[in-house]
Amino acid sequence: MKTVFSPLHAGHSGQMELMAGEILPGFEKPSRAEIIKARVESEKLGPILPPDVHDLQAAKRVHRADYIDFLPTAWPKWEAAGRKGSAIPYTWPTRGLRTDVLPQTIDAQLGFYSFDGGASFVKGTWDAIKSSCDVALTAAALVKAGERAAFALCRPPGHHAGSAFMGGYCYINNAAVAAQWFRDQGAARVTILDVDYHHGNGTQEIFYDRADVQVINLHGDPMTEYPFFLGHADERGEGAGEGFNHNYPMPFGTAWEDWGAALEDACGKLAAFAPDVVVVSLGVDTFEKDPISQFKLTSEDYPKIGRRIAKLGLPTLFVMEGGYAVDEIGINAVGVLTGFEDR
Ligand code: Q9C
Ligand code: ZN
Repeated sequence: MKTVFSPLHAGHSGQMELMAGEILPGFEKPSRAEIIKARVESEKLGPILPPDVHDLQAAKRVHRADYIDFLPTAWPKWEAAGRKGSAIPYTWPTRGLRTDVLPQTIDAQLGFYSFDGGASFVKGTWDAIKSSCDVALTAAALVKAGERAAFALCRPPGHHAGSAFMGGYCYINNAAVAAQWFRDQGAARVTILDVDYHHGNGTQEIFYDRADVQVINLHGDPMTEYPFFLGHADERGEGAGEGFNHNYPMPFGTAWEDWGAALEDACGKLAAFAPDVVVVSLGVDTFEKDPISQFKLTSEDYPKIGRRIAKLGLPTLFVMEGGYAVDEIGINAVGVLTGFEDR
């Protein structure tokens, strides 16, 4: 399997994050992608290719144009305001506040275009965001050209980013952009199968009223887990999209027996939809040692995920999402891919 990777991800580093009342160094850090890349090499998964540079038009097919146009301006505006550190929002337009006018100051704009403080900017953040999207599109093109599967080693991740908001370490929803690109290239139906520990709220929001892109999520129950405000089992899509969104919220402590059963059920729904291509939002923060997550999958379980997905017999694009146990992130992420290849 070919991997697409960009070194530009590394410029997105040193950002801080607010968690449980403390300001901590970001869990979403450059070593994540570097360790996965090293494992791709040591496991001889296949060649590692650089991304082609794509037009932002592809991202604007699933994101609002004003949101995409804001992203490259965030850091320059922050610097122009004489700020140091990382550009991070602290005020959000929730119920009772106005979203029909965009205030001029950078603090307001960061809040306007986000749902939490988990997506901050440093100098290299925009180039990393853009390269991550290019990685997904380049890997998608490999699948379109006939590869059985490809691995988009994206960083930053994407599945929390919605049509006009960032959050949860995510800016451009790489998997959603790739899924829409497949549609625009002639695929009739696409499934996004999101196995990241966290609910892919952005992906769900983007495709919620659509019948052409099926979205399936396996994740920590939002009653107790981030992102809290989306991801319940009764969210089944709306309008034409009714019945094309499937959520599998699971409790803290979920291990392979129950998680694997949910995957089995999800694969039944996926096969019934009969998509032309599958986009896997591949998070490995379901791992028992993940520092911010509460599932109990082991390193032996990841190849089983890949094997089950391979059994669908469909062209498959793997898009890297979360996973914060960096010591094992390569073993686990690449374990899914070698499992897919049944080796
Ligand atoms: N106490 C992804 O995996 N912070 N994003 C949670 C936990 C946000 C995760 C704090 C986690 C976002 C792509
Ligand atoms: Zn996650």
